[in-house]
Amino acid sequence: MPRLNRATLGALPPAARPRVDPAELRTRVVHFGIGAFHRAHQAVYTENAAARSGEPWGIAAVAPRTASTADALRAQDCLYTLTERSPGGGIPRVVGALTGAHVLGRDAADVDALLADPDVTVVTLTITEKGYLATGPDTVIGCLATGLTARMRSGAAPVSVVSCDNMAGNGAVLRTAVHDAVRATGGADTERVLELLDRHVTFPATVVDRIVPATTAADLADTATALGVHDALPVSGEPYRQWVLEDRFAAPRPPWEADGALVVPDVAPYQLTKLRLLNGSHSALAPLGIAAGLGTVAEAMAEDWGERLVRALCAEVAPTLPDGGPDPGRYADDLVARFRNPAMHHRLRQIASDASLKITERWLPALRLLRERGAPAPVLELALAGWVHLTRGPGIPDPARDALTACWRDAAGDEAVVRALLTTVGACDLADDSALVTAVVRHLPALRAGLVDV
Ligand code: CS2
Repeated sequence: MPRLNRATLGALPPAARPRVDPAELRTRVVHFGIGAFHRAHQAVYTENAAARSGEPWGIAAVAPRTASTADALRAQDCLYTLTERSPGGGIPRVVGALTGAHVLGRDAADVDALLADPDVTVVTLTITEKGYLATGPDTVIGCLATGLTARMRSGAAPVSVVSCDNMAGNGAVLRTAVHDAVRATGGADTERVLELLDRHVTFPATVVDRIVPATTAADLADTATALGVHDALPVSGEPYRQWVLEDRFAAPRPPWEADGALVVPDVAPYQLTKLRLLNGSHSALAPLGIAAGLGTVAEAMAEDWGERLVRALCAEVAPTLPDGGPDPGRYADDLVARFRNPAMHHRLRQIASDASLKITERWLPALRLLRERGAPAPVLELALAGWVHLTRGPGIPDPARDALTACWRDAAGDEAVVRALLTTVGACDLADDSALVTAVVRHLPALRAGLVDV
């Protein structure tokens, strides 16, 4: 079977071809993180914006660690297939927004040149929560600090650096990480570089949303059957997608609003709603569903407790949300429909990964607010119990994996383990909340029996 590349595009059905001619794009965006989410979200918005505006916005993607994805993309002229999957079936289309694929470290000279290029006016990132904690020279934050420093020293061409990760205040988090990394270099002109960064580089906050399961062998086979070409990197996503961006850009950007993106003065209401309701529900469904022996979000939603859990969590957390965001009740209705999509084989273990970082963003701020107000939080208590139960077993990737395992090895009894686990994720205040710890412990016996009682 022929490989997907520019030469085989002509043989595809017109509706499956890119919305733009990849040969006419110019590299004006650099993106760090070539995962499935970026390829099903920002790259699609950017291609559609380029098609609608006639502006040749192209993305050079940089893989933070492994070369496999970048090299596989290069082997097919940076083309790949996105299949939108709804209960009625899948619609494949080839996305042509990527103009290059590189690897941090191995392609350092190329990446440095891209960050210095005044034609590049936007940098976007999907490096997950843990990517902001790693700041050495061979990390994304380190590379950004070095590249932006060089850019400021050689003319200070303005650029917007846009976090597209699931964190509250992601723009400010990224700005702090980059500025701290620049300061840590300790160059003689550091203060001047920081001053230039403040004047010529902005870090807008954003909210990104689309359910994009990890690519499966079925995706590879379905794409080959549908298009008659071999695509080594197909991605699939739900039909729904949303991008909300803070209107704080230092330089030209793709007209993403032409493709339905929202550009607003304050993304916080949207950001906290998505983090606490969608991602909070996901992170609750994952450990509870795994305890019940389930594999996907749709399977958990098919249980009698699935929808109850999502709606109850949304109702419990809604009072912690700021004004100005979507209506929590309607948001919950939409979540139930999205999570029930049987065409989305969204694995619970994928969502359960990195939970020590995710719950810190998705549950704990709301839980603290509710406890400060003396408001009940039974769903978050159950969710925490699900997380506690899951940390006992192996096999879920987490940067705190070893420390979490040590809690079970070293603490005596469930109460002590719960307190140790909460302390491990930095929630010492909650570890000292005896009523909370007792409530969490109370759920553990049922979970050990594979029973979820919402
Ligand atoms: C999920 C997110 O894996 C996870 O943690 O909750 O990737 C979720 O699918 C996206 O944020 C949806 O926009």
